[in-house]
Amino acid sequence: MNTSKQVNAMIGLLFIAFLFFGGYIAREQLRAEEASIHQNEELVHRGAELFHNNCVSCHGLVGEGNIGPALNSDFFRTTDSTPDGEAREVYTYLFNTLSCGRSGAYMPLWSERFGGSMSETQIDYLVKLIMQGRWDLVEHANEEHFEHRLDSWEIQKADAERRASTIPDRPELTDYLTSLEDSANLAITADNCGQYSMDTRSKIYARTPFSADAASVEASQSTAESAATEAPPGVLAVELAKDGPYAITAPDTFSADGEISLQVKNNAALIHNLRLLRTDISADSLPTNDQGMVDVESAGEVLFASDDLQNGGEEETNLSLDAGTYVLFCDIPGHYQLRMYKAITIE
Ligand code: HEC
Ligand SMILES: [Cu+2]
Repeated sequence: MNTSKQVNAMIGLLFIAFLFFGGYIAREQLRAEEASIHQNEELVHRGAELFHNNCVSCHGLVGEGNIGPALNSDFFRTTDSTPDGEAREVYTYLFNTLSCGRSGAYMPLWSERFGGSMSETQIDYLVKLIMQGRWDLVEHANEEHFEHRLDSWEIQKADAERRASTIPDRPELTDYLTSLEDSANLAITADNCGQYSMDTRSKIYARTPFSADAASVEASQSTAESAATEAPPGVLAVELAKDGPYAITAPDTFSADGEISLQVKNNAALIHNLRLLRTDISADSLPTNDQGMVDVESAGEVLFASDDLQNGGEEETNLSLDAGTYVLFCDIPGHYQLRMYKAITIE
């Protein structure tokens, strides 16, 4: 063997070794990635089970909202391309909300650290679920639980038939929702652990997580504007939760020649209502009581109070209003603090 052949052989061997190691490293990376995907799936699965057992009654089976606001919102979603800092902010916001509950609202506190029923690890699973939007897993958990309930109902039914006593109601797949009338299950959370900040909330809701969705938000805002300008004279249209979960959309000033037809609509699964208050106090500093509601006695005079409106619920009324300043607000506990108010001037 001459030297150049030896060199060639060496280079060939090195090349093979290189290929081998390169392939090995790539495969290891793939394996690690698969393992972490698998592990994440497992944790989110636990989150879904927890969500099914503790949260669907108020937030809906796919996070669509009920007594509590929708959680399947894009504002809480992050992807691989979300900047780290932003993802951490969303995480902290959700983690603190779950840990501490919301004072002045029906959202319970959950962290064992503050007297709740969940460990921080469990809260972490729930936050992962919400941020990844894996509502399919919650739905799946419900189907499984439903089958179990159906099985035990079959047994009870057979038993009741044998003893000729009344047969219990067959369970329904949708048995999980709580209503505001279920007051036994509902308690306003008193002062929480104080980790909730209004500024963080506004920041989270100012996120534009997916550009395609941002475009559709803009589109819906511009249709809202054109709808407002198209309203026939004398009709004051008030939209609840249209431009944000706690937004009241109405014109800043409204010219009324005598009678006004006030129309209010709730656009969200979360229940809202509308109060029209005659007051000289500015909209953001109305006095509140310990229930997290506006203290209407000392705030001014309520000229209109709607029913509690369900999703899509509408109400209409005729009013004659003097020129002056008014405040529109929602009187569901805690919603005023979430800035569910709007000043309006009647000319
Ligand atoms: C008894 C009803 C109820 C239950 C049960 C409940 N929530 Fe809530 N939740 C609410 C209400 C009401 C709010 C809105 C509070 C407010 O006004 O800010 C809320 C708010 C939230 C928010 C903040 C949403 C936002 O827009 O900022 C998150 C996140 C949340 N809940 C998650 C959960 C999770 C997870 C569970 C289960 C572990 C749960 N909730 C159980 C009623 C409930
Ligand atoms: Cu409200």
